[in-house]
Amino acid sequence: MANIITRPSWYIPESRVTAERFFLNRRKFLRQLGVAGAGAMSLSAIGCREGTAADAAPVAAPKTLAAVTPSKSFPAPRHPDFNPDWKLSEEEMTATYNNFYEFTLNKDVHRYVGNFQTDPWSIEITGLCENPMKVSPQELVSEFGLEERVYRFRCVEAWAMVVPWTGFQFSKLIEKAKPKAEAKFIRMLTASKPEEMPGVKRVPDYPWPYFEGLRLDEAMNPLTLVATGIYGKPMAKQYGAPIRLVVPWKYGYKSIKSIVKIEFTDKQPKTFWETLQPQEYPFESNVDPKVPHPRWSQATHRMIDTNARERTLPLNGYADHVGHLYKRA
Ligand SMILES: Nc1nc2c(c(=O)[nH]1)N[C@H]1C(S)=C(S)[C@@H](COP(=O)(O)O)O[C@H]1N2
Ligand SMILES: [Mo]
Repeated sequence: MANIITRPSWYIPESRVTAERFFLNRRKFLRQLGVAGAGAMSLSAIGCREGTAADAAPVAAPKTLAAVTPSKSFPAPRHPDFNPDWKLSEEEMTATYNNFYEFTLNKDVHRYVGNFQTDPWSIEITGLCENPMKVSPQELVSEFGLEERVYRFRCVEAWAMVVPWTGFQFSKLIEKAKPKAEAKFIRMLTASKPEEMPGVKRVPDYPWPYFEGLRLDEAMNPLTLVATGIYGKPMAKQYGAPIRLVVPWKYGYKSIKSIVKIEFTDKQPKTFWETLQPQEYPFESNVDPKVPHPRWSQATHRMIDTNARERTLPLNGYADHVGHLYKRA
């Protein structure tokens, strides 16, 4: 518990916070805001109430996604099915408000990525598949090409953004790897480079390297994107360069950054956050406004650039695309 103060405030349940000074300071902070309980903090801290929130826009699924001719370079053509007239979040904001704990537990990740080497880079594809391989992001891009998609992105901490990712459908890579019939899940791993990632050394009791997982059918869904760029250019390191996942209907932590390994398995893999707090960050982690986080409501979110408050939609507005994955027989 030595480094508890270095953890984000949302990580440790209040009942388990034993660092007295931290606990008292947070209480005092909440009192100053006139907040009765910690559960209300995420809403009250920005001075907004759920009742005033506008609706986020749902995204209707076409029967099949339109074909788009990908490019090998930036900027890539925008996918017509993901070209909504939403206002994009300001790049200045999304590039300076990130979660990437390998560097820092705070949002100013961009200050700490200077020594992070993202080229050359190798990704190992392994486990229950016919075609295991080691490839570079450049090889994947030259094979699959790039397209741009405007997606909403919703963090479990109740902030959100709308950004144009550049990448390719994860399904293309999965098909190339040829999963065996027994493969039911995919486990993914982030690079572990303690010399280049100051957060790894600073919080040694986290189970590094960061790992995540999806069901194979979730990974194969056309919405699941492997991204190498954002805002029409290669992504800056704080977004998870050189290659990351984007799963827009799940809370942000499922969208693992700086991937070095993709493994096909027959068992549901554990994830980084599930290992730390299973009640708060379960494997599935679909965006759901009706299921509050144990310590705050998930009914609304705050857009990081405008501070506008919106009502969160089931599956983050992508129910038409992925709702069928969660229908009970
Ligand atoms: N390796 C790794 N991937 C990660 C994280 C992380 O700390 N390490 N944070 C996750 C969380 S909590 C969120 S909200 C998103 C943030 O993505 P962004 O910084 O591009 O907005 O990345 C996710 N992927
Ligand atoms: Mo997050």
